[in-house]
Amino acid sequence: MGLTKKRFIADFQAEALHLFADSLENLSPMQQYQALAFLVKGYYAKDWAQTKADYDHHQQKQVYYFSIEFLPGRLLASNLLNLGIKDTVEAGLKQLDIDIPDLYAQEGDPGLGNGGLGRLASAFLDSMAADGMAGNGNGIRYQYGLFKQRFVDGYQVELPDDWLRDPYVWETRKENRAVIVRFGGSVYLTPCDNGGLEPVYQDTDDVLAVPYDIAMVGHHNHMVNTMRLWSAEPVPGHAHSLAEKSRINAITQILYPDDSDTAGQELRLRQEYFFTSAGIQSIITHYRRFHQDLHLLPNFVAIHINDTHPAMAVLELMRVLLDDGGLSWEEAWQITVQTLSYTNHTLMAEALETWPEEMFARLMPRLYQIAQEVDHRFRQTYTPRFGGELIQRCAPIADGYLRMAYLAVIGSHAVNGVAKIHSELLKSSVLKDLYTIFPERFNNKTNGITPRRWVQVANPELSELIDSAIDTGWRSDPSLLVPLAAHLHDEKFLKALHTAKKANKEKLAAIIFDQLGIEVSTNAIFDVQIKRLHAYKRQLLHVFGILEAYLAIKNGENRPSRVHVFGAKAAPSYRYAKSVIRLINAVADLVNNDPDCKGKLAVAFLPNYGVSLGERIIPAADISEQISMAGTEASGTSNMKLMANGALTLATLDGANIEIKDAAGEDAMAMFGLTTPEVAQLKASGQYSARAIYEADPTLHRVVDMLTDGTIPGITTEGREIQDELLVYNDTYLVLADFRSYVEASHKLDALWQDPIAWAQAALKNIAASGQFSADYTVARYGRDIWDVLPATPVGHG
Ligand code: 26M
Repeated sequence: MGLTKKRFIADFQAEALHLFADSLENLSPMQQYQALAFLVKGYYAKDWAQTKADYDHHQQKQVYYFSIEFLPGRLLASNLLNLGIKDTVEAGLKQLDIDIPDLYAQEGDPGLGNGGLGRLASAFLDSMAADGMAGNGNGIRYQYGLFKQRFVDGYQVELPDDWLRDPYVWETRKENRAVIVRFGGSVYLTPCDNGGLEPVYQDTDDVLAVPYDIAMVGHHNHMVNTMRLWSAEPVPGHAHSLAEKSRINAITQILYPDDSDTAGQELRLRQEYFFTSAGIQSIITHYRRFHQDLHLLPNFVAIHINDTHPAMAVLELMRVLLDDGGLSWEEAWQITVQTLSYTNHTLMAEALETWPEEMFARLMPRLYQIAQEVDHRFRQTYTPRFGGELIQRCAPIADGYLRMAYLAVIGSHAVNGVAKIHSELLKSSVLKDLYTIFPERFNNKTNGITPRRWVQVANPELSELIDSAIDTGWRSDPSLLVPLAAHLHDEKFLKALHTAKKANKEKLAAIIFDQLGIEVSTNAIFDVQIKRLHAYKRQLLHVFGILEAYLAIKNGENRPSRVHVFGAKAAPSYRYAKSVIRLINAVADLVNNDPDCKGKLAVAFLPNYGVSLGERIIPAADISEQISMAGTEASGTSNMKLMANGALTLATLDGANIEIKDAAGEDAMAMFGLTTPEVAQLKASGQYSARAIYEADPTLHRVVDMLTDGTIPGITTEGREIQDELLVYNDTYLVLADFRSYVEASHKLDALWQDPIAWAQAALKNIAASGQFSADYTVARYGRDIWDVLPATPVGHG
């Protein structure tokens, strides 16, 4: 976009006048932000309309990414970057004497997701636009996003996230594209003209699904895709009681805050059907504007199911093809399977979604009929070859429940895990039986991140340093970071890398002081763990590492100084996770107030971790804690973001950590702990005794005792609960088993820190190898292997 600074300033002033009938300098920062955002929306409006027109004109195959969560982050800076006008605009803002960070900070951060799964969905939309693929998001416009987290006396307190209180500039309500979603009622089949049967719906509860579209601006390619989020409203003209209206509004009111447990709530099931049905209906309506023949649907449409939450897309697409399209079962099934694909994001058994038949049948009676037919035909078709036992284990309906992961695999032509090891484990554990039946459907797609947001936007210091060393081509093609490794022995560059990191640590230190009143030294190692709080992610192991260091310091030992930075939300009903939050805050109080620890050890638990806070923490990290029990973390993505910003990974051989190790080299990180087969073997042997390990390791003994002996103030009940999980319930996630090896790996990093050049070299190896984890390459592989669409914009070498 050829924008001059002068032109931008004139445009900005005109927009301010237009919106607020006032001149820029009289506006509040929020008003200035809104004027700028509206202006930027105007800058890409033509490209947005043209992209849609081009897609229609060329009948380019469309990808629809169905996800119950999206975490786009703030969009102003990333839109400016993608439009290629960020530098010009910032120069203009500077000339206008506007505080740029403060202006960016006015924007709300839509928290329409819980964590990794939602953020991945948004990264994929960003990358599809960058790759010039016709990618569309389909999701829910929650009125309230994930709760805002505060700490009161060290306890997590949840506050509502009323993110739509200030008007959200980037969305456009599309009333003309609304569709009706039908719940409940009853269905019966009646003979129709063509001799077949046709369903008649009676007494349904109808809900209007109104789409709000948000532009996904492509990077330097004039392409603008759409994320479509649906909002539930009463159907105009229907007579609704007040109670009915509020039941309808409830559908899109709140995001469920659990990220690893099935809530099993009826409202959650309504949410799933609501956005899935609205999405399928609008896809078919659009398709039918150009095509009569539904058989060709898979040539023009790919629908991706992000985890099982939209898995009933299998049934809803069948419904539309059968009931509205008049196709036979066999025709409809073939089209459905060819159109759909599915990603699994977790191996945790408790997270595999199931729904009681009774509830499902009551809310979606027609879908339930179709599900029964799918189940029936699946059993009929495959029992002769695979036997009744295997089929019973993996059929879509059994024991009174619909099993959504099995339904998704059976109704899709492709199913993938999100890191190499995870995809392998799917085949050998939770989806083993379906792998036996459909081996050709299974594939791996290792996750990715968007370095545009996590490096270019979040870390301009590092970005400019990279520009000074290698060609700027890495900004569109991160695989071109590899030549950075030529500077491994360039001391000047290594020192500059240290200086850039230091600048980011200064900024984070200011946030830590502002939020928590803690003064931290930026000479210390910034040791970061940022992710949802969950037992399997083992924040507790990190805490034990801190306590080990605390005891060493109290013992007069000299260690490189560390600041431990945590960011983590706990599901409000997850008792153990909340206890660990209380523990981290209590350990922070202990350590931060102990004069012996001053300048040596500090703990900063920043509240309300999310995309925006991540953009502040990640550039400042020296160590990336990726310490889940092997075999539990499907992939992880903070590991990739931190690596790209030059943090050294302290990790188990789990998820994508393994691929990070292969890319950066084992000497550029610190691996520890039991491997997945070792974990499996230890658990299967029945020989694991947490208590035996506790008795055998004096330091560990002391650390575990600290939970209950009063050393850590204020955690009587929480400390007891956590200790019981370890010693009474025998330590489900093998924290004690991995403790010694974790501490040793951590000491290895301490030793490396003593040699700043060696540390910088390891950081550089990470940065240079991080390009392969760009989501631009990940979605290109989805396009090639699963969706059958090719990037229109070259995506380089990843
Ligand atoms: C379930 C029931 C009720 C309410 C919410 C849920 C639910 C929500 C999100 C369950 C799981 C959810 O997400 C799981 C998730 O985020 N998985 C992570 O996905 C990332 C992207 O693939 C991986 O990197 C992480 O390893 C994986 O834990």
